[in-house]
Amino acid sequence: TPWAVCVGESMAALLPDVPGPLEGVGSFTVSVGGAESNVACALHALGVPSAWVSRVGDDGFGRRLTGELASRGVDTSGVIVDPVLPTGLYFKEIGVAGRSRLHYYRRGSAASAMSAATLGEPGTARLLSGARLVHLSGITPALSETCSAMVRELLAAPRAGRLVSFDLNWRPTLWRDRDPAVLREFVNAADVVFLGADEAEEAFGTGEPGEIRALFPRPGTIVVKDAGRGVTASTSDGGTVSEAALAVDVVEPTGAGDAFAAGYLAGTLHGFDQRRRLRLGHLAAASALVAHGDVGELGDITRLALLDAPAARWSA
Ligand code: KDG
Repeated sequence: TPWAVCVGESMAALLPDVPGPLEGVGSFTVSVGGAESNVACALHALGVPSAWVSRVGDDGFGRRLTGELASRGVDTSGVIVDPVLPTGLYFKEIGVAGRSRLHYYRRGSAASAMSAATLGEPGTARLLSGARLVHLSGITPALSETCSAMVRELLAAPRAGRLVSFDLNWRPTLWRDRDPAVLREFVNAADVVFLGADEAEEAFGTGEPGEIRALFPRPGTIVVKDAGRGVTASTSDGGTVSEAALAVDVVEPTGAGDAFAAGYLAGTLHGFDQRRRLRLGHLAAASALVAHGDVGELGDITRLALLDAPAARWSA
């Protein structure tokens, strides 16, 4: 049985063959995108058996998503095919300096119909009952009221030794007609929280690790990622550990946060200490930063050996 269950929407990702405004793009390459399924793929590559739970449409994109994730080793037995609603899509627009914008076509998608009832579907209930880790993100509650209720239920369920991780994944365009205040409740209800300093600043008014910890006392660990200063993990006992990021030549940044979360969580499940969890997070993020798609190639588990490199190698 999978150790980790990642719940959330994935979409057909249409990646432009050239950078620049979409009006100038002639063709797109179809790929797979979705924060939580990105985490599931990277976890699997890092030696953590993982499942992805979602809904897809009864369409070519839904089959493509499910097939591609399965071929990457992710358990898709909890994926429900919606007979009516379609699989969501997004188009990526590549701007200057590798900055990308995602244009979503996901309103009313099959995944937006996830609800607390999804958790009781036989395949999903079986996966959840055996999970050591459930991974969620702040994208899901933005999708619909029923998706938000599902996230609330997962965070409220008795843990029985299981961890629930929550990546803020602040997506302001998805919150245009819903109130993001619910994110505060969800962040404070999780065991492990990931947030970018910049997104925390926008969503909660501060990106400073100490101030974020004061806002959210409950989580066992809060990991604040600050592109300029590296990453800081603060634990509920008051401890903090910081680790500078690896210096890489960024090709395309989408998915790096998901890969970081997967690395950190894989380190947690493998019993690493805080510093090695953060290093594995950085290592996984680097593999996504140098890839065009949203998921990096982490297939070579021997890269884990890099974790034993001298500390100097890790300082920026
Ligand atoms: O974190 C990467 C994701 O943003 C991307 O894969 C698409 O899930 C996605 C989203 O909702 O933005």
